[in-house]
Amino acid sequence: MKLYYSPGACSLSPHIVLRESGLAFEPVLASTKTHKLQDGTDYYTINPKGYVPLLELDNGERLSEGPAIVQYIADQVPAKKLAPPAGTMARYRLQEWLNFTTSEIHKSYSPLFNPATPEEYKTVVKARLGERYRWIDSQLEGKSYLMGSDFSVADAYLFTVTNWTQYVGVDISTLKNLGAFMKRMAERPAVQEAMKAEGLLK
Ligand SMILES: N[C@@H](CCC(=O)N[C@@H](CS)C(=O)NCC(=O)O)C(=O)O
Repeated sequence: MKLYYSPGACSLSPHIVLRESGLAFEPVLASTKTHKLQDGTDYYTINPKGYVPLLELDNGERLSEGPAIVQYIADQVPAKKLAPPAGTMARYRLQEWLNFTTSEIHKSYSPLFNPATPEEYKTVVKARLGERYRWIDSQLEGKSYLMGSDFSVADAYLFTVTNWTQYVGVDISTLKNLGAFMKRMAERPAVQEAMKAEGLLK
């Protein structure tokens, strides 16, 4: 398989999950700034949506959308328990977290990274993100991970997007459960490997 990624972008989530899975894959750098691969290939010819992540399967089929990609990877290695079995209530809970993260957290960051966004709107978005993170913090009370005591693919996604707080000035320093979660995640070997491979850690 090939994972098209850009350093530190939301593609870090499936990158972490691939390393957790132990599956063989090739990371392919697709810059979100230039939309070109390192050999000059126009990334739009690979993913017409232009964004990462994109997973290319061994049969050449391409899968986009982070929440779908991480569930696909988890389902290739059921013994690793990266996601609950399909059709169970626990799986819907996982999808509830993935959807919340993608629509309420991930996409709130886009205007904060956009230099054209008026400062007033950034303030509104940061306040909303703060509310969302306070709710997540309450949900993490007494839990190591979003789904309870065990890591799941939803944790890789939440970790990836919450790592952006430092770049856009969203203050989560008072949220103790979330802080402990971020630290716990940062200590996982697969997270460190993925971050090193993307040049985010020495
Ligand atoms: N709906 C997509 C969104 C992916 C996305 O926003 N990717 C960003 C990086 S975090 C990107 O590649 N932006 C560059 C672009 O849209 O051209 C998903 O959840 O996978």
